[in-house]
Amino acid sequence: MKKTHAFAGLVLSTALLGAGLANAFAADETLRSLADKNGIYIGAILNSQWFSGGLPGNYEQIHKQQFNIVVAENEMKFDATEPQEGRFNYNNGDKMVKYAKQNGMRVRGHALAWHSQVPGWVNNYKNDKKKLLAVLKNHIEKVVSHWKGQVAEWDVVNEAISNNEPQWRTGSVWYQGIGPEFIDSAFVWTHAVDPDAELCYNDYNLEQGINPKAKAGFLLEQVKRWVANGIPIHCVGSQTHVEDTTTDKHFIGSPDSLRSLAKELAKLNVKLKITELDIGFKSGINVSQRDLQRQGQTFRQYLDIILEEPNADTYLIWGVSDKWSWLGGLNRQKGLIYDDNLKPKPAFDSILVRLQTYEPPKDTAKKDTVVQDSSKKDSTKKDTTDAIKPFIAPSSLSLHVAGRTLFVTGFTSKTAKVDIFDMQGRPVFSTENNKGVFDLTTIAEGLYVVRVQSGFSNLTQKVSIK
Ligand code: 9MR
Repeated sequence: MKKTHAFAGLVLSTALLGAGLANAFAADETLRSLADKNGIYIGAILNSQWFSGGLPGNYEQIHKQQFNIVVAENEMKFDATEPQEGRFNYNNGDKMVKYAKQNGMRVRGHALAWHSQVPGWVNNYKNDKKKLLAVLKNHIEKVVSHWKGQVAEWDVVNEAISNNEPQWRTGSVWYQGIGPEFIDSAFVWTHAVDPDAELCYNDYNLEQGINPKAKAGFLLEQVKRWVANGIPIHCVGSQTHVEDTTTDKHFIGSPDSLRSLAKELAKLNVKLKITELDIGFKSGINVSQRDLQRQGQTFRQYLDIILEEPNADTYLIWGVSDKWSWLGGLNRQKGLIYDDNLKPKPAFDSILVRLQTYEPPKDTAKKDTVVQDSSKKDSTKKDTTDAIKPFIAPSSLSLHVAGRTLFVTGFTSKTAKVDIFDMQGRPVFSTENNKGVFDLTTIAEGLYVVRVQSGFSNLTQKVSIK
């Protein structure tokens, strides 16, 4: 995947220049087409309900239209793939891999060695180190070879560090039965089976600082050791399940902290990926439109790490719609980018606009190196534009600004909704009417992105307001 300028393909209409119009974005841009342009992966899990056909059709349409990477919520975990000793079940995983292939998406595998979702029979061997090593080795060899060349990256080890005093998670069956060396072994076995796959250590709370008392600080020391010892680790996955800052006084994580981790990992030639992002509010509170806009800003700040740090290439969200999200179990709500009715939230807009407006610094080759490497390994990657073509509605909308008035024509339904964002993707204006004339006197002078939606059509353009 070649990183190109986000504004590539812009249409300049000379007729409208006098009216203050600067640039137009292609009407059919999606998160996915913009992620491709920016040389990054953007994705969401396929929720477990999808595997049993329990989700509405537009869920899947949105999923393949908007994302270029996919991971299974539960279906590639140990209990799903080897529910009984030596009896493997790949059906659901195969279903996802087929879906990804048909739609030109990259596949993430999650997860090989994890203390949770381990079937009961494994615990029978918790006091038998030799047997437990054989169990883990056999599991990894079978699962990784089954999807060799189809799963581009694996979470080889998930959540092996404890939450409190940073140390290993001692309650894990793998830690208890084998010791921390189960981690080194898991990486080596996985690499031996699929030397082309990218191999990650994945964990949560990694956005809470890199000092030695924080989880990411402890992890960094381990990554240094693994790299020095030649353990094949290529990436750290930051799950990034965070809570909206203003509703939790104890919140200590931040995009800046995660960026520091990315920078430290770069020194070790290891990538950072955001693998399970959600930004929830406490359950039970009323979430206002303003709260949702602030949430959008946080989504955008995490995206900036992926756009700006040369060793960061993946932005994966742990769900599509708030309606199907694990967050209730954590006493959180509304942490995703589509609402209960699969309508895009301000967070979606914020991400979209950021991807549209991002301009890479002129002096860096940025993702050329990072993403080219991974796409070489990604046999499922093909022309994504072809894959999403059937879902793109042609737009008849047009807009122009004259003085402080915005004119919209070509409605495909009774009304048009206008959203205006600043160049950081912050929403500054939102209204809907049936006249096509919008008063912009409340907006300060500057460069903005205007998005118009009417029926199934939408149009996004960059405008200068004077
Ligand atoms: O979203 C998953 C949920 O359906 C399962 O019940 C849960 C069981 O452990 O796992 C959830 O996914 C987790 C992921 O595999 C690892 N990081 C935390 C995720 C949210 O709990």
